[in-house]
Amino acid sequence: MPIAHDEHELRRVIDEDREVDGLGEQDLLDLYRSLVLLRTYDERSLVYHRQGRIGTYAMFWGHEAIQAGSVHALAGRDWVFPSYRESAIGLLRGIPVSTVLQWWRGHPAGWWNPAEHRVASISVPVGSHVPHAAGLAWGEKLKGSDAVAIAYFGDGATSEGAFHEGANLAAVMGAPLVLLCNNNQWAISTPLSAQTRAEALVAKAAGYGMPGVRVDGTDVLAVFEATREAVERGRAGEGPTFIEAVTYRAAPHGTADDPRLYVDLERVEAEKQHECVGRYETYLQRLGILGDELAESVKAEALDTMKQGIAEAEAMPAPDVSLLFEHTYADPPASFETDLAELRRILGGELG
Ligand SMILES: Cc1ncc(C[n+]2csc(CCOP(=O)(O)OP(=O)(O)O)c2C)c(N)n1
Ligand SMILES: [Mg+2]
Repeated sequence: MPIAHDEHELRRVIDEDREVDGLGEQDLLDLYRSLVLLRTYDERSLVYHRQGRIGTYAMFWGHEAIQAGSVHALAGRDWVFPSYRESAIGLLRGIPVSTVLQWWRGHPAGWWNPAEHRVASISVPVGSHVPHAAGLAWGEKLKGSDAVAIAYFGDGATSEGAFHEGANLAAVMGAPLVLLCNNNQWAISTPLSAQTRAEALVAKAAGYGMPGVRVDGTDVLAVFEATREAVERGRAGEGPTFIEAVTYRAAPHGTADDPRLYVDLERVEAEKQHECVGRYETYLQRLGILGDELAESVKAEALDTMKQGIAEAEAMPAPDVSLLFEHTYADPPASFETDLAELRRILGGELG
């Protein structure tokens, strides 16, 4: 098994060929639909980037199980705090494809009201959303609600001050927070071995006095099960849980990265063989729940959703350039109107 690179045990479901309590056939298929939607979103986004239709894009190919497995363990009242690696996780909460694509196009329609779907803004600064999620989870507790929050971040984020502050605050205050670390073993070109001397990232949980669990991040059911337990702890007033989901980044960091300069290409190929959507598909086929016809129709539906999403995004008019300056000046300088007119003239020329 290529991902078990050290002695710490990984929780698994698929490889153990067991079933998860409480998941019926419909739940298992819903999980599959979510995985396929995320995979399709990711693969199409790379194409849209190459075609110049979206800007720089951070792929999450191979990380879909972490996202779908955990979201399916939440209730609608729970809060999701994504990093750029989970940019499309809101799709699983009903955020339209076009909205997320607009975020990557730098269009203002790509920003949503977090309260609407209980999905916070996508955090581009590494780890800065962890204290936000801790504070929000603590707030839910103070209000007497049983909602929890989940924050997604990478192995590199565990070296950021914000991660430590957020984790400690959540533990001290007993905030119902799930800290979900996607350990894909790279922070751009920095390998995990240069990131920490800890034997495993899950070891950090003990330092905050919270339980930690280490799961196979390519096993959607193992992620689901671990998140469900963490959510139950949070709702029961038992505070935060740290989950280390172990994967391997088998794609570039983003569209601006060329990992051939620093990765072992053979390892990448081996990891691709182990990817999470195919593993789950085989599991469902073994259970007799998923046939070829159904799999094809789920994929076709996801592709249609993407085609519609990009068409909707591209049909939206570009924002007026004055938006750049809104809320910038209390008293605009005397030259503002003529400068803006000049900018419009230049951009008009460029666009036209
Ligand atoms: C505070 C901060 N420092 C540096 C960066 C530049 N940066 C963007 S992604 C990244 C690597 C993060 O790695 P990791 O936390 O493992 O997440 P992954 O990209 O692997 O999902 C860095 C250093 C940033 N966005 N924010
Ligand atoms: Mg990483």
